[in-house]
Amino acid sequence: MSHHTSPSSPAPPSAASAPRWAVVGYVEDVGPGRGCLPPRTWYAASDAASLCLNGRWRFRLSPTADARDDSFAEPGYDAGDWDEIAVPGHWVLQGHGAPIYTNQRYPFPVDPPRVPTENPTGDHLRLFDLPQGWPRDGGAVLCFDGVESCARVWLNGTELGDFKGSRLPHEFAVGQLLRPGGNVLAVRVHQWSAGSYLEDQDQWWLPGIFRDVTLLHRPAGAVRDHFVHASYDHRSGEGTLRVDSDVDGRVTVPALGIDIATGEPVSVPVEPWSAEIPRLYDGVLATEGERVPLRIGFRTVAVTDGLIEVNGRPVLFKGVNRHEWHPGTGRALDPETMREDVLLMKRHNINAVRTSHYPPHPAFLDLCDAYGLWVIDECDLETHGFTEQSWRGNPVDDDRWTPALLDRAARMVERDKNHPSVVVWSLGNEAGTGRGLTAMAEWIRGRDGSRLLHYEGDRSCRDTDLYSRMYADHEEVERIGRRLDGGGHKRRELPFLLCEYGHAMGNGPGGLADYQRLFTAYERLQGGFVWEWIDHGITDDRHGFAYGGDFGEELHDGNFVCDGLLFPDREPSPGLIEYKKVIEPVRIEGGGRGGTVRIHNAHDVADLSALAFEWSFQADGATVARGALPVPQLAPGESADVKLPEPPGVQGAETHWTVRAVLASDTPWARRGHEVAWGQFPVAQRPRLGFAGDRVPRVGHGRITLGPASFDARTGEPRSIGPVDLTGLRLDVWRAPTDNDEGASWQGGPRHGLLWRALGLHRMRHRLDAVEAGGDALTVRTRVAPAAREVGLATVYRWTSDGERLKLTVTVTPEGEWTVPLPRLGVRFGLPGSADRVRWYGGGPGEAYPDTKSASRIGRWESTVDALHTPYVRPQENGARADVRWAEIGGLRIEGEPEFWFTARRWTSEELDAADHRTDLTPGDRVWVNLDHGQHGIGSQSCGPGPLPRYFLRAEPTEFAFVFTVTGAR
Ligand code: IPT
Repeated sequence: MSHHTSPSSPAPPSAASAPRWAVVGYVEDVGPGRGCLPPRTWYAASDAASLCLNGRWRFRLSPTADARDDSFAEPGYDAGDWDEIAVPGHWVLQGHGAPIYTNQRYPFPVDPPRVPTENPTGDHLRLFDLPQGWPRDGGAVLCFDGVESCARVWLNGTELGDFKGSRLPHEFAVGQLLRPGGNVLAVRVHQWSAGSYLEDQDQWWLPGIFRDVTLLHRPAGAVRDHFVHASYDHRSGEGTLRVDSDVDGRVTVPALGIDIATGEPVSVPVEPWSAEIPRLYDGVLATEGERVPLRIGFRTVAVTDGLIEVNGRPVLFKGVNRHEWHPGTGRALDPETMREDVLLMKRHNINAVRTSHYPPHPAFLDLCDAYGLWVIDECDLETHGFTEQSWRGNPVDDDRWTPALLDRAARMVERDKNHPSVVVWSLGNEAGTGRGLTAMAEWIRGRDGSRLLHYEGDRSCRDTDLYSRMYADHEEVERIGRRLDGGGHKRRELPFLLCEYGHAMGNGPGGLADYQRLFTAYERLQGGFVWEWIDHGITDDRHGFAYGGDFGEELHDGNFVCDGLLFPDREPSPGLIEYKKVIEPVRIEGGGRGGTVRIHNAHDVADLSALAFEWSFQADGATVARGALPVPQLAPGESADVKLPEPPGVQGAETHWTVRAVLASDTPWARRGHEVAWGQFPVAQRPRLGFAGDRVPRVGHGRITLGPASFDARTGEPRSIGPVDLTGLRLDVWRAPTDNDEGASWQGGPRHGLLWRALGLHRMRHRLDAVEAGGDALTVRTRVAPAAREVGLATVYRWTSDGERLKLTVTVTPEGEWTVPLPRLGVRFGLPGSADRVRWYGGGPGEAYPDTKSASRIGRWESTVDALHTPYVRPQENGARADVRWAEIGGLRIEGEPEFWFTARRWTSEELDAADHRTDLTPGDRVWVNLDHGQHGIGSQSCGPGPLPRYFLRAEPTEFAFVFTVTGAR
């Protein structure tokens, strides 16, 4: 029998033909949900009983929202054949379905508020007993800290309600439903809902109960909600405290001798809270039913004369955008991971976090209070995918959605209002403009006038206290700094910050130091937040770390999800090391006349008492003397010229002063001796390499010998230097394009990675024009050029020797019209794979490129070949060491004139270029060495400006030289 109905015989009306969505109407309802308690403040623990419901839950996945009835919620339901799942967690990371990564595109048709029929739905079941001694009086609430994206909840067979707002807390009153014996908690979670339209952040779509589930006792007479108002008057040095609560009680702060009633203000002398000196006072709010711990930080945030001030001082944000990420558990973060983030930030001089693009786990903000970080707390709101249709139908400009937007604003503000670290509320990210945003702003201002408002998406700044932009280039930022950027009357008066800049995708970001110079030079520029903190790679055997597309998604945005300063496993990438140096809170500048060093205290608040200063003196990179450097207790913003000791008498060597600022004693975030800042400056210059190449090349048996080297007589290619075999030495201009070389489709300006490939720089051919063994040199003339093009590089290799040593002088003369810069310019050759240890004198210890080399310090360094490689999640050019005077590898010592960029790896640039994941790279039988005279800058064009012109490697007539010596060592 057929179930088909022909158009001519319409099916009779029946229940089965009612619109499907009516069955699960709450999923597509634009409202925030039903049955939840009003939002309130979050706090770690009071003396009220609580029961953590995290752990193993029973789990069953269905393909659609309405595939099953709700009988599973009934007590006595047998879920014996269900799977188990960890809560908190995402089911797609636990073997059920798969994650999807899209940047701004919705992974479903845009037809708000409708969602696809295919709507993975996870039923979660948890049986629990109340612990011994669970109080019989009062009530209880069931608290969900985060569920993506829509949940419906039952306790003991009674439906409590449903909610949306994935990264926001939702509570239900459950006291009357609890049973002393077994309780059944049932939660149905839908991956897609109307709420998904408001949660189009650039990240993985990861459904599940991904934050804690807790049962909290609410004793009779307990606080429902409280609001700590703790301000600081920098003129009087007094803090004013008032704690509002819906239940009368007393507030005590023993260290301040405070004992007041709720609602009553008191002013006393206090130490203020700041990110640099996060002074917290422990207190208690005691009501008849509960004693709630308070951690009070006194501080006042304001825009005064166009500047963001905290406690009367302007602040400079040295920030990062932090998504919550763990490579195994996604956005389900354990407390240790949160702490690690904070420790890593503090250790790298970061002083601010934007919680992109949703309120984080609430415990993260406790850590920010305690360790000291300024926080922009951002609401869980992004409707970015509407750009694909010119913002038509954008929910933030459609009154039907306003209740949901207001609900989100309230849930963030109420939850987080008692954190001193939160100084700015952000309405959301990339949601266009509209009345809904204004409604949110008005509500927030009415509820909490003590913080500033941020939203980047509206250039008129109608709802905000700050002018904020993302990825503006240096030139524009400078114009804004000079107040020449125009804009409406309101915007012109506002302070400026870059809520996103320095796109840390792959190798880079370049240009951070140039931004920092602007931030320092113009008071209106109050800093920025690098995009972003951590790569969202997912641990997986096949790929190492997986990114978009690795799960067979039909739409995805590839490795754009890996754009952090940390690799997914929280190993710092070179970008973080660079950022740490660029934003150091003490500037140490040398070259001062009369043997002085200039110390500038760049803190906003702290003097230098937490730091100890040390000088050291290097001869050819080796430290020959060191000592303590007494530095006066400079106030923030002050500088002093400090006398250095007499330099040790060293002859015939290149010499440097290095001055370091380290922690004078242990802090909660790092040990005594931890380096905070450093400066280095040259004293005596590097002597020129003396070299008199007087040996005459000898030709015979198909070979040419010159000093320690042997060449192929036909090609002029070196085969060996002493006992060391060489392969394929020749000019090299190609690098495996970085994400920043490739650029993003929407970026203006040339995308060099694409232009290089179009020109054919990855397939340069080497034409041999002459091999001339005569006089005191072997000269090899070539022309290096890509097929189909007129451009080329006339390249001459001139080899000379003094008997012991071998010198290569390379002359490059561009021919034709070069309209693009070169990726790199130097020579490359292969060494036997036994080469392993590397020593060098030059920039280190880490990777550096022309616009990412602030953290590269001149010294003597050692590594293995493997450790030189930076394991970007998508492999690309990496690992160069800057300003190298000499390097030793595989039995050779290579000196450069001038200094060079040194790179060595166990695969070729072509293999690196072809690799998509870490696991695609396998060591070959050679170590490939690049000695580069030049490297093109890195920039930030994967989502921002390319390198500044001063970091371009232009094709122009060039000469550079290397001297090779056999060391014998391997
Ligand atoms: C900007 C987004 O705000 C952020 O979430 C992220 O996607 C970032 O870019 C790039 O990684 S939006 C950008 C299109 C300007």
